[in-house]
Amino acid sequence: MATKEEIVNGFMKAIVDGDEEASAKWAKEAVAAGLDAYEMVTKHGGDAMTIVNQKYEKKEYFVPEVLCAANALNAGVDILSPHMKADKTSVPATVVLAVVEGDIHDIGKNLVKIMLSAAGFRVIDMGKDVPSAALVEKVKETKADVLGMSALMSTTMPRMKNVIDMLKDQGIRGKVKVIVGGGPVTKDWALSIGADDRPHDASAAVGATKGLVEKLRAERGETW
Ligand code: B1M
Repeated sequence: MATKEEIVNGFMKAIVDGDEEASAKWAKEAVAAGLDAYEMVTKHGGDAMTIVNQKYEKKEYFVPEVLCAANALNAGVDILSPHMKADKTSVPATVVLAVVEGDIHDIGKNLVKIMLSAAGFRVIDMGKDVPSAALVEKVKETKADVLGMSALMSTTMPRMKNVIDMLKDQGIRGKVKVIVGGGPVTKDWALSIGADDRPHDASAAVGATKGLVEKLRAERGETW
């Protein structure tokens, strides 16, 4: 049996090399060895993507190599995600989740979905590159308790404000809590555009969602 160090290094190398088969193999080894599935993806998978990003910035890698690395990380996520555990919520609620319009970076959003679903929330995943109006419509149609938006680019972040402004214009901002996240999204900026919270990762998104749903229920005068 491989050691933890060998598994982590093998998994990271597979991602950096864009090798889906090797990533899946090391993910299976991690499960067999009882390693923490969430840590494998968010810490070690995240560190591997940081190395990929450095190579992209140094022009050693171009978009195709980055895409292969993302696919390799996803191959590992497929194996590891059933083993990710989140504390079950006692406040079931509906969350509409999406990557904003113009942005196709969906790995982080997919992790948020996995963790919220594992915690017992009903997650309606609208995918990536989702037009603002479609998001607002889905919130109305499903009477969502929480709207979660992800953006990985400084150029697409402003869409989050767009959506929040549309919720205000349509008089429904008070009916839904909004969380936002993704690399360039800071807490200060999130609050400045009128979001309720900016969890820094997928696990933090679970705690933030629980807290906000409890707050929403209290505002509505509902008891649990
Ligand atoms: Co691109 N990309 N990319 N990319 N990419 C970045 C984001 C970039 C920072 C790289 C760089 O230049 N150094 C840069 C953006 C710069 C900017 O801000 N303006 C960039 C660029 C420029 C581009 C293109 C324009 C490149 C081009 O075509 N010339 C293009 C744009 C496409 C588009 O969206 N329209 C592009 C394309 C791609 C790929 C398709 C090749 C691929 C995405 C594949 C996919 O997602 N299916 C890709 C990738 C993989 C990256 C990097 C290398 C890695 C992103 C990632 O998956 N990280 C990225 C550099 C970087 O971030 N270091 C980069 C791992 C993931 C687990 O982390 O998504 O941050 P993350 O999610 C975390 C937290 O942020 C948080 O929790 C997650 C788990 O901990 N979180 C939330 C995320 N969403 C949340 C929501 C929440 C709560 C928490 O609540 C709702």
